Amino acid sequence: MSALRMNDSGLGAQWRVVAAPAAMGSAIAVIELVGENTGDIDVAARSLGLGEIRVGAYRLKQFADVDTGIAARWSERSLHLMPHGGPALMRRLCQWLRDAGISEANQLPTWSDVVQAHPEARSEVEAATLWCMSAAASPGAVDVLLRQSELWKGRDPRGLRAHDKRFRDRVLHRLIEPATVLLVGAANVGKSCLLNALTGRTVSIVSDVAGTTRDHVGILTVCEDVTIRLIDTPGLRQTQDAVEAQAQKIAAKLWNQADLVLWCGDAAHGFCDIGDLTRDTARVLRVGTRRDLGTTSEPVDCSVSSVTGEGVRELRFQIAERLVPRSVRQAPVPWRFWAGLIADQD
Ligand SMILES: Nc1nc2c(ncn2[C@@H]2O[C@H](COP(=O)(O)OP(=O)(O)O)[C@@H](O)[C@H]2O)c(=O)[nH]1
Ligand SMILES: [Mg+2]
Repeated sequence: MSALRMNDSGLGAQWRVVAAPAAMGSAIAVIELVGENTGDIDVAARSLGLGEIRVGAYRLKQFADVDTGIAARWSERSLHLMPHGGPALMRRLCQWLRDAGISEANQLPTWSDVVQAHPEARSEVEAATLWCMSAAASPGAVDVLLRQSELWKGRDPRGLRAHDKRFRDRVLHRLIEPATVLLVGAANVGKSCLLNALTGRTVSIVSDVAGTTRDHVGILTVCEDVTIRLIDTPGLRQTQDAVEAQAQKIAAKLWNQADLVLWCGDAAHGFCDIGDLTRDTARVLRVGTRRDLGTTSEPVDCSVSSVTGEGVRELRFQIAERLVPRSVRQAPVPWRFWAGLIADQD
């Protein structure tokens, strides 16, 4: 199947499970370590506590204090570990490899894999479309993907590989991989209730006591036809509580990574300070909350009540439009939709 790709750093050995017992009908699993350079395997074996295993040797070894199995050194750059392969044990061994600082191989399928998997496709792009369809999180991806064969006609999709990270590609990629949307605002403005109203489920702790939401809570939900990862954050206020302070630190980090921030404020509490983010208007939607209790005098993009449901539909629409605007979806421009799903090189 697909070739192993080295990680971005290009350093050290990488591992992958090449035979999982459930698939092989046997009780032994095979984990393969592949080194890019001479010595990579020796370094990896040492950090796993396996000691020296010379090329051509196979030894009975202890794996992570939980199993014994064969370690076989096939070549300078390849080592196989063969543990007993129950699912719990395999999970533990994967963690053992990660803990030793060895990275997991990025195993994207190649174009040849994808074309082979779809003999019915009339072009490479059509095969890739069928392949990526199942990986797309948003219902809205289907229409855009189905138009790609036509849009790529007469163009070589492989010729464009190097042109990554175009704005349009990044925006459309949100149809494949859900965008992160954060609820930010002072304590008690109704963020957790809004998360529940947007998702239609009770997933967040709601309380009158300020500071109840201590951890961020994430949930996948569909706005119009765009699937998003919605994350609730603790309200911002001065706190003596170490756990809450920690949660607030995590929240601040999340701000920088979010695709969209729902900046919530109501008549009673107003809009809290969000620093530099205020100026990042493309990434911030100002949401007036608890509108049944009175509307805030500050300007808002949308005003909602989680209790009566007013404005929630409009907010869903605005979230979808901000993340993946109709104008971008409908533009007759080919999209590199396979980025991150199919390997660039065969
Ligand atoms: N009347 C009304 N009350 C709300 C609304 N949203 C939240 N609340 C109430 O406001 C309080 C704080 O809500 P919560 O969602 O926990 O706020 P958070 O701290 O920002 O997460 C709770 O008592 C909720 O029941 C709303 O739209 N209308
Ligand atoms: Mg809350």
